[in-house]
Amino acid sequence: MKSVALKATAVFLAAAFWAGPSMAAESLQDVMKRRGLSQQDLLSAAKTYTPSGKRDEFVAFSSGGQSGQVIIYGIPSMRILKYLAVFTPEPWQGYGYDEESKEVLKGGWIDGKEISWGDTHHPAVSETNGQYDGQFLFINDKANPRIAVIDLRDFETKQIVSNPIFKSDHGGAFVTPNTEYVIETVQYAAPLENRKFYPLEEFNEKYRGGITYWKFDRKEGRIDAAKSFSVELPPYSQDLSDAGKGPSDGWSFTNSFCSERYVGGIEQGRPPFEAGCSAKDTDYLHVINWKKAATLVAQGKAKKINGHDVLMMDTAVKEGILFLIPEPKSPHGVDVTPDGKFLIVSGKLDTHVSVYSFDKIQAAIKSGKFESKDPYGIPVIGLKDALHTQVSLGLGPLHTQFDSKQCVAYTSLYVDSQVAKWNFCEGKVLDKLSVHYNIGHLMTMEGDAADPKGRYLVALNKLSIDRFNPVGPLHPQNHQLIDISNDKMQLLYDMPLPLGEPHYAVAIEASKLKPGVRYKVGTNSRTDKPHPSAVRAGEERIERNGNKVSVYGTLIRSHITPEIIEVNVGDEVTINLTNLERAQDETHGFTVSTYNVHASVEPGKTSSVKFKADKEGVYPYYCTEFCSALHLEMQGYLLVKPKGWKPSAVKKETAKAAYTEADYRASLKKIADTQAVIDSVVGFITSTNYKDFPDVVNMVEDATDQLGKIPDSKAKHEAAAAKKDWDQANLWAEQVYQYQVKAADIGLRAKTYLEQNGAKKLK
Ligand code: CUK
Ligand code: CUA
Repeated sequence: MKSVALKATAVFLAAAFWAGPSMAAESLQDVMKRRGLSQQDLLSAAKTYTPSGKRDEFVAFSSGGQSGQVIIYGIPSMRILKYLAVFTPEPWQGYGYDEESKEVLKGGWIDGKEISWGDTHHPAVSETNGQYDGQFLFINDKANPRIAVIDLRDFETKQIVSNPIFKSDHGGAFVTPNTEYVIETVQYAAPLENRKFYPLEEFNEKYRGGITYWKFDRKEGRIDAAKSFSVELPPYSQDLSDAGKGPSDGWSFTNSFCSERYVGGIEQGRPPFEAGCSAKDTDYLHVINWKKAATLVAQGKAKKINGHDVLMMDTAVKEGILFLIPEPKSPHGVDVTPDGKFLIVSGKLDTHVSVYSFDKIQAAIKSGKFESKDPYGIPVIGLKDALHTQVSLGLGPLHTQFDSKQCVAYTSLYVDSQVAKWNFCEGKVLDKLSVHYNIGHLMTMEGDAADPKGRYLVALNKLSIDRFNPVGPLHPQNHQLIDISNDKMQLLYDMPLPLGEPHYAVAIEASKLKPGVRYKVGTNSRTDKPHPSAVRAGEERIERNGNKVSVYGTLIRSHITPEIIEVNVGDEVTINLTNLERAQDETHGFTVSTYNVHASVEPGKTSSVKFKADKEGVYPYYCTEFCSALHLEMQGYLLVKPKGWKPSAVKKETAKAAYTEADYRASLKKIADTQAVIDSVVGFITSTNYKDFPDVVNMVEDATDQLGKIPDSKAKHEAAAAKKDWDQANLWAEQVYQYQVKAADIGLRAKTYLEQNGAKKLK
């Protein structure tokens, strides 16, 4: 305590010295002048600046692009909150370095092979009645067609499923209005059967696109692969999808490009892909009745391909669940309006966005009014018969998001590097704002839900060229925050995003997220079930079964139990660790030197690391999170004994007495002083309505735990002192002090919390 007080005094003195009497604080005008800031800059700053201790209104989940992760940041502060590990190992979270997360990653292996990265594109928040419910997040991997399930109760990836019939994807993840299904569509057509080769000459016959509807079991929080199905589609490079809502619920929409079915071959003197794939004036929007498709699959009308239910095109056509509509020109993306009445498609090579009317589409289907059939016999609805309106927005329109205001949409213009604000009901442009180079997706708050929240828009720009301090040829991405609460859009802030190329992002009202801060003691966080190898305090043990050694240990400030693990070279070692903490943010990390394992063990969690002790020697293990003043002492030794090693070979040297009675008396004094601090803190806490603050109640429990350990150590130091064994007496007295320090640390934190959160004094 004393040293803390001293340090604080020193800091205070140093600050006083530096500030000096002559240096008056700068005024706002001074700062503006010194930093060259305009009034407009100040206004933008005021709209984004989030003072210390204050939180954001919205939380964004951005794809992490080639990093295979998800990036989470706050809006409007644009502060990064977390890189969430999804498809790629991530050491901080122990992801890919502990056994539980390895199982999750293993779910994403393809053909028995590990895939240790992903190309994430589109995150989607789970929905209830078309509104974000904040329970789950899904994201796709374009490179190795996979979908990941993230539980927003603890922000951990719980499941990765790999697509049984695709070789790439793009149109995922998109959810149906009650998250019945998670949609994933093919990007590049290929044979659906696994490990099947057909030459490109057979492209039209043997290569296929498709759409998968992954069944989501909300209760389990997992995708149910057995109840999922796909619909076979032509080899048209299906692109993005969206699920209908409201009046269009039950239907899904998928745009496409390269319906030319061009197969490239510049090597053979043919024009390249980019020319061959954009030759026609139109491609096809796929319109699918997924509810009826699910019924057909349930009736056994699907064919098994690679063990997975696929509704073939001829069945889909015969049953009237699959239709096409022309869409100009090499389109990218399809977005259903919040009311579910219209679908908006942008043509990358056209200045127009096309607004299709779901009512008109249904009328055409009902009356059997089709303009033609595609080469696979799929009925094609005439563009004019489906169109509500077309609006010329600018060059390279891509993606569309919606405002809380009726009929108002925002579309990114890739080539023009602009955002267009427009009215999709009346078909007119309202405003345009230049953004930095080459915007891809854009995101409004809950802007793809049935009830968008308006307020802010983020432009996800591809290039950041001259925007930030240079960091070499590979530039960060640039997410630009834009205020959309007024008629005119206003650019507020540029944020460099340094982890892969985020394609899409979604933002949710922060109040909808209520993640936990601890697990029930002994939880395997990746299965959400009790961990079979969890133990409680006092149950720690090491078991040997042949050459398999299992350690059942615990972590609590500032102690790893056990402290010594002895194994023989060649043993297979599993170390299971349960974090017994209840205090918020008291994570312990765990690693063993040179064995390439790491676990992040949050309060209540049980994690295990496994390795073969294949080299004799001495390997320290330690806690990797600075968890307390004695974090550095949170350590232990793994002793890997060579073959045939015998303990008798070692001469044991007894340590010399190092402590005196005077030391012991000094320790007792220190203990008494510390106890006085604890008593005053406890006095303060119990004089308030602290029980109204669950976080404080947890801290108090935690501190009480620490204090509860004192009598045992106290009895030991007193017994040793009675025998005048001053070494033992001192060491146990020191242990009492350790428990006190940890209790005092938490107690002071609780006191500060109460003071800052307006606790009331009880009489
Ligand atoms: S895509 Cu990248 S800008 Cu994968 Cu949604 Cu359009
Ligand atoms: Cu536990 Cu550091």
